[in-house]
Amino acid sequence: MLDLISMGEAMVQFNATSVGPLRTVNCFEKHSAGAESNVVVVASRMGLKSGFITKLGTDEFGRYLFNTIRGEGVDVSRVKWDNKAPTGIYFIQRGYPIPGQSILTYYRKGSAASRLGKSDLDFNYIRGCKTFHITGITPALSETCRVASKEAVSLAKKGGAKVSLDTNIRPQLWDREEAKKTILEILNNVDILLIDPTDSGILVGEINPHRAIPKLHKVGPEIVIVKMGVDGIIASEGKKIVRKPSIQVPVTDPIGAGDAFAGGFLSSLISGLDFEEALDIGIAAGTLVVTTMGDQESIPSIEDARKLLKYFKGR
Ligand code: KDG
Repeated sequence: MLDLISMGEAMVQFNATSVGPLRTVNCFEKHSAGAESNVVVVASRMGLKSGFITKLGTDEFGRYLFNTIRGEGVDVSRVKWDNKAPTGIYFIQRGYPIPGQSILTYYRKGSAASRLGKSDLDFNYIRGCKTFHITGITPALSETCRVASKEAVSLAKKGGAKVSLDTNIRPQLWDREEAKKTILEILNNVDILLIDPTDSGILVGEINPHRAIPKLHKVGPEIVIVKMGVDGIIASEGKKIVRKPSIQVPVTDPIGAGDAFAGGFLSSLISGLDFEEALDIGIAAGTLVVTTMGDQESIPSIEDARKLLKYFKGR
């Protein structure tokens, strides 16, 4: 049985090697990325059995992503190929106009992953995992992806898996009302919700985490975690609410931190760690990811995450 399965779009990330507007950047580094693939890579690095569902173009970028994700030890037996559509790519502009922040430009419309549909799902595979993770990006890719996302979540739930959702509402992909309607429908079947204040404003009309959390529990999930970047996280198990600060490190590129947190937290829970320790491992994973370019390169093992936590506790 797989510990964690996710479904979504893996993309090649071209990360600017210099800070500034993309029109002035001459060189880019190539990385394997995409929110859901990042999460299954975290699980694999943390010693769990993970699997990834997607569709890749039969192009060089698709082959690169397949080899990289497989090389991380993720089960890619349910990855499909599409010879009629390209693999999605995107560019990262770093540090402009806000130092320490990054801006994403996608080239993913009509991509192979956006052609994923219900008929691509292997029901028995999805039904048989311990945790199924999805983000708000996958249902935003196309109508077929929306249907497939809802179906996958409901299959996983019926099979007895815990379902986790990171809202990740991307305004480039859909408008607020569509996002709200679709994600609220999916949330009926979700046990663990990861969200940020902007997305909670969209979903329940409340950006203040303390006021948003009870409203978010009401729409389904038993665990709600509000990610606030440098301001840390506020996490609720229902009765107990915990606040954890972030760990301050020099930021090279913040993209991928949320996925590293999600993957670290979920992997720790699946491995039997308690709620607070799982939150700490997630924070350590997210912290390390922002120190380098690329979403996956600095994802730690549980041991390395613990080393980071110990180092900062001792300071
Ligand atoms: O979460 C990191 C992602 O933003 C990145 O890898 C690309 O999946 C991606 C997206 O849709 O933004």
